[in-house]
Amino acid sequence: MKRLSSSFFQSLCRYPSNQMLFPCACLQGCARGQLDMEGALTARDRVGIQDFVLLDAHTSETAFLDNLKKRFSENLIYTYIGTLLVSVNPYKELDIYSKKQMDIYMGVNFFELPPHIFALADNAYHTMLAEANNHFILISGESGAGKTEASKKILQYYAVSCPSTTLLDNVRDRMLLSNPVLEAFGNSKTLKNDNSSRFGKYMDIQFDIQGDAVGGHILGYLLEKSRVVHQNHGERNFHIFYQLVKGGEEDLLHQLGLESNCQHYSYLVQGECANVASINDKNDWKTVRNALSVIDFDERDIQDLLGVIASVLHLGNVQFEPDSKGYATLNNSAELLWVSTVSLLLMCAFFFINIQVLSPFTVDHAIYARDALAKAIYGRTFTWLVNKINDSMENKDSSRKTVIGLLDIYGFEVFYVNSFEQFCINYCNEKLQQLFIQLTLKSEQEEYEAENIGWEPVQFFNNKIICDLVEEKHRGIISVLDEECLRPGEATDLTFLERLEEKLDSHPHFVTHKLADKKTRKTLERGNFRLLHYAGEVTYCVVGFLSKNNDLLYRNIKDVMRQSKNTIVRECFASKESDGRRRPETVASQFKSSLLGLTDILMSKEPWYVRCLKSNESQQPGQFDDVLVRHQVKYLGLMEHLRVRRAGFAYRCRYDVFLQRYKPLCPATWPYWRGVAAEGVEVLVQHLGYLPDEYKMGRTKIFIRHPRTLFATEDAFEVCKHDLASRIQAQYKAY
Ligand code: AD9
Ligand code: MG
Repeated sequence: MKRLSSSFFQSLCRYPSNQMLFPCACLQGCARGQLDMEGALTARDRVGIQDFVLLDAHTSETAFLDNLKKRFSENLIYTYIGTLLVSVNPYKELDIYSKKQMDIYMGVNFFELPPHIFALADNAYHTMLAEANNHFILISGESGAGKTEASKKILQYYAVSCPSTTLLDNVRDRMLLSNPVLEAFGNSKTLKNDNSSRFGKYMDIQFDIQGDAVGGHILGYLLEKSRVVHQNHGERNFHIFYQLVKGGEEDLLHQLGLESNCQHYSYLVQGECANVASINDKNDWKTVRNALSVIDFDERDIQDLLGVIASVLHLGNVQFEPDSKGYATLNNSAELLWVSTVSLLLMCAFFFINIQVLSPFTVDHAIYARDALAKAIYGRTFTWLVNKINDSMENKDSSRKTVIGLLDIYGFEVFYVNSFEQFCINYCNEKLQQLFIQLTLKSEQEEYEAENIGWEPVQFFNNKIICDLVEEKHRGIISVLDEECLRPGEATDLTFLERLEEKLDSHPHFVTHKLADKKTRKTLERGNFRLLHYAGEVTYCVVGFLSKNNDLLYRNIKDVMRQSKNTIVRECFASKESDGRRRPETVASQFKSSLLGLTDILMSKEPWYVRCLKSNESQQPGQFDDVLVRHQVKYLGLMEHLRVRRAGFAYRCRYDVFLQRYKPLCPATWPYWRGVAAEGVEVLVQHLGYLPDEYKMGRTKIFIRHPRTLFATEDAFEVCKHDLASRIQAQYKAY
């Protein structure tokens, strides 16, 4: 099979923002690819088509789905739309990720082999090297669609396939092993996914000039820490708690004062599903324990870290009872003693004892303070963990590096009851969808306009209106929420809802019981608001919005934590944030700023996309739910993306660059073209016999509709190249 490995050619063959758009090495080559890799040509009917761009010109949504389904039933879970990779979660192990498979994809051009996550990873990597610039891979899809798995496969590919030295092996091991550790602390079983990411993760993989993976850096986004103290039915707390309790060695548990029974801990039993068939907590514990040692955690760190986990569990068992005046009294000081012994939060124990004497709390108040403390300790420890992992992956060498960023963030989710956490997660998904639209559909069509290329615009739903609804200053939901948070004592979750109703009464994507028409009102309870997201409707219950957004900790608790003997706890509470002079930023505002920061990071890099689809709701192997998949195809804008790709031009290139490369193919342009580059290109393509429909001349670039045209040109160039050397030699002699 033909190899198109010239880096120049690779960089030439791409758009926009450096994406290759060839559906195949040539149209014939594509058929060959299909033949070679997937059996006889007639197998096309059986296995579908590997690039949607090659489906019939007027592909319907049904034909699109048929193709996906056909491939899915043959375990072909990947399909391209140009360079965008669509992945359908098979919910079963496929033998397509072995080292052998990696070798097959290494250094091979995009469309020469069947679609694969390795092909995308490899092409991003080689393009980065050829162009010496930064790239990112945006992996999106709803909860359970396969984003985290995809990001792990990509990381594995880089770790295994890049050049290696012993020194670098250390860095690579750490990068790989950061995954099980972060998943243990940041993932959990939800109703949507047994291993659901409850934090957002952006990881830069740094490469040196030779292409060695030499370092990494992770940015973590908003951990759903409310899960530490509360889980809905059918859901669990973060995996690490179950791993430690079930898998921890006897001595260790004894030292931490823990029972090896999850039922003993109130923070672990609310969801009533401590055991999950697809999860082996005991084995996972071993993996995590081993990983911690490899990632530079010394025994003291590990002891402190597990001390934090254990003390959170003990804290959860601290109970209060009302005394004769209705104030909280401790009813189980043994647990507090463990909190103090295990994580050396002696002062914490005193604090809880003191509150009874100094400023009596109601039982509800005391429980709130306890849970706030548990969430704060866990949340801050998670941040500490990310920092610690970053230290271990840091490359201190100051030589030039380029990066590939991997974005794996919590997917869009809708539960029976949705709260502040879903609001943040779904807002984040709106932002990513907006970024995708800006980088693909919008910019693509804007370029045609800017270049004066005749173009039938493709209509698509732009979700900017929903992003604005959430984040706009003064009027957006976050602003209104923050304003309410500034009125302690007066504002409640319900006044927040009333404010929203005042400000957003005619917004097409915002509905409440009061604002709804008669029919919708029946489906909406008072105390809820509904957002019409790009991915569907979600009804949010306002209860808890204010307190979760404020995320306040009693100041005294922070002071106490700073004196803890547990190094992690001390470090986590070390900042002077509680000096009371400046109000800390609210959770939603912080999240909004961090997402803006993320958008800036991504916008400065060249994009690659993986769109993950969930095949069924029940996480069953091999099941393809047509309705569910169709819905995702719709809201992810895959049809629009295909239409833009197909109706557009597969390739574009600045006139001067195009002319410089191909001028040897035409006597009139070789060795020099002394006129305007655009005219030279016109002469050149006329000479090559381009048909009028095959290309368009823009203001600054030539646009070529089909890849086959360029491949034919490139083939001619390959032939000519051999001849070129002798021609140049001859010319040199003549001078
Ligand atoms: V969430 O937004 O974090 O809740 P993800 O990350 O999109 O979600 P995840 O990658 O965790 O989903 O995939 C869910 C489950 O699907 C995994 O635990 C696997 O059991 C299964 N999965 C996903 N991708 C693959 C795959 N390529 N091959 C086999 C897969 N199984
Ligand atoms: Mg995930």
